[in-house]
Amino acid sequence: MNNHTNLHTSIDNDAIPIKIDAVITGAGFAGMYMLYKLRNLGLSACIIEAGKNVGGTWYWNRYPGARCDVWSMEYSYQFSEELQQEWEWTEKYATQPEILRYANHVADRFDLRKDIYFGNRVHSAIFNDDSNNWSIKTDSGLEFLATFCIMATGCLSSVNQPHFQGIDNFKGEIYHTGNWPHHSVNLSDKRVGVIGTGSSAIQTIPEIAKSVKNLLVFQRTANYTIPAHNEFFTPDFIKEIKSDYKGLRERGKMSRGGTAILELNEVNAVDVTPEIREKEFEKRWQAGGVSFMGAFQDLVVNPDSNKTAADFVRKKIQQIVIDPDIAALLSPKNIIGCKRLCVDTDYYETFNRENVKLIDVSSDQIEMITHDGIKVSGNIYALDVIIFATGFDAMTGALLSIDIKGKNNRSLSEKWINGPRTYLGLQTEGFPNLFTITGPGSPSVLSNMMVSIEQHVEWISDCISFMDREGYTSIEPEMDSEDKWVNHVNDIAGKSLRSTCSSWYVGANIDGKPQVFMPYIGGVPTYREICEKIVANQYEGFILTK
Ligand code: N01
Repeated sequence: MNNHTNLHTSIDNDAIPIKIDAVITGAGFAGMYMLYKLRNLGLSACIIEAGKNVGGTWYWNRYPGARCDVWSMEYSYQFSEELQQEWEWTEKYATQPEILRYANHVADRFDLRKDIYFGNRVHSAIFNDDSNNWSIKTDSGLEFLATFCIMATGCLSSVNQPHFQGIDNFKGEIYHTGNWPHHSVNLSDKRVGVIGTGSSAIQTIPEIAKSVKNLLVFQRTANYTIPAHNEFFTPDFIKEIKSDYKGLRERGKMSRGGTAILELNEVNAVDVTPEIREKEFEKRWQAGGVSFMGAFQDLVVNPDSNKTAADFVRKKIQQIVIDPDIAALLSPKNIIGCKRLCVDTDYYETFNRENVKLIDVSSDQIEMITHDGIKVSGNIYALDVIIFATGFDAMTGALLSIDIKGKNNRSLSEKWINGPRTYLGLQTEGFPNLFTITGPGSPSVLSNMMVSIEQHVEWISDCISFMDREGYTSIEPEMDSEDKWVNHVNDIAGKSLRSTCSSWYVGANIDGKPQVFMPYIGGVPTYREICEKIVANQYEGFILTK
């Protein structure tokens, strides 16, 4: 495989800088599979990972109650039939520890660790115009010279830590769900405050409420959540899935969200009677999880249809929560599915507990953090522990925290000053041989991430293999194709209600971030088809150089 071009470099670990074909940043599911694929092509490649172990988001988000809300038998790799046959998922929605065990199993099974530099954070990636390669440096002083620079940095990995005045004076403990400590955290009999009511908070609140003395939930925006109805798998069920795992995966790839269980009912909510609507919503509520939004095909495009689903959930909240004032506060007012729909176990029920209190910070926002606790409208809520469940600088945060400079020393942050610009979410013009796995402009966070990760990794490795065969040394998008893709991504997002609220999808949760709907909303099968067509047309829209 090494005879064709000058793409290949044999790695010399003692040299400084280390010369290598490809440097991958991040040892989550994207980075691990990328390393596996590049190795199989015969390339020298390594991963640089800030954490001390593999797992990416599942390494950092180890808060109590953390689990995935995509069905475990689909939130896993499908590239190896042996792997999927040998691994045994125990629950419908796997817990964080189980997913992390799986990530470790994959790393060991494919002997990936020997090429991972753990505990090293990439701080810069600079393209050398003269030598057509990337100089990649870490905060610990490692330096690499690589032909390919591949970012597997994750979409939700750079935490959003609001800078409340007085935070340094707080006498108790402070944690962030997205960067939870690796040592055990004892919350029992403590007074705990949780800031935020997104997916992370909605998972952790019911769990920690069981052991803490008091739990105060500081809610700025009420969120919609659907019960998970999680369950353990029976041996017979696992056997049945494994007898046609391939079939399940194929159906997943053919579905908009990359998951076979998310069945879309191709009927409009406004075209059926209230009784039929109610029946369908109830069926979905009882089945549990995000497939609730598949109840009718027009829920995210027609505000009237959307309201029928929102009303249904609001009614459920009123039925579950005993105190009508708390039920009213917990009832979201915005479009359902505009912010990411949450999935829970006993979230609304938790507000019936005596030790749990909801603090509304929608109009009177958190003023400051004091020595003793959190101050809102002049009242100080005394606390021993504050948990920030305040989310992430999504999709661009991790990329822009690295000093990335492309041709002519132009920085990525300068190029993306008005929002991310990519072709297919895979590459950006002016940054040759730089790839972003599940980057902005691809389905990524709107899909089962495992499906989208595998599709991108395979696309990138096929591309590198093609370059190798044909003698190309460099690839980057044409400006025109990038412009057209950015416009297309914006146009179709504009047709969906999902682009209409202040969510992290549009960067609204981060002060000063340009507000652009970042993921590609056209669905997994359409996106895959576009990518395949571009390849069939000899990488149409890309500039390939020898
Ligand atoms: O973060 P979020 P998350 N004062 O951004 C509030 C994935 N995920 O970590 O809405 C007070 O959703 C903020 O309030 P508001 C999933 O894709 C998946 O929970 O901005 N409050 C909001 O309530 C998810 O969508 C899984 O008004 C402040 C909360 O903090 C994504 O990660 C599990 C505030 C942040 O919610 C992010 O979820 C967990 C302030 N200054 C996460 N600043 C599963 O697979 C922010 N907030 C199940």
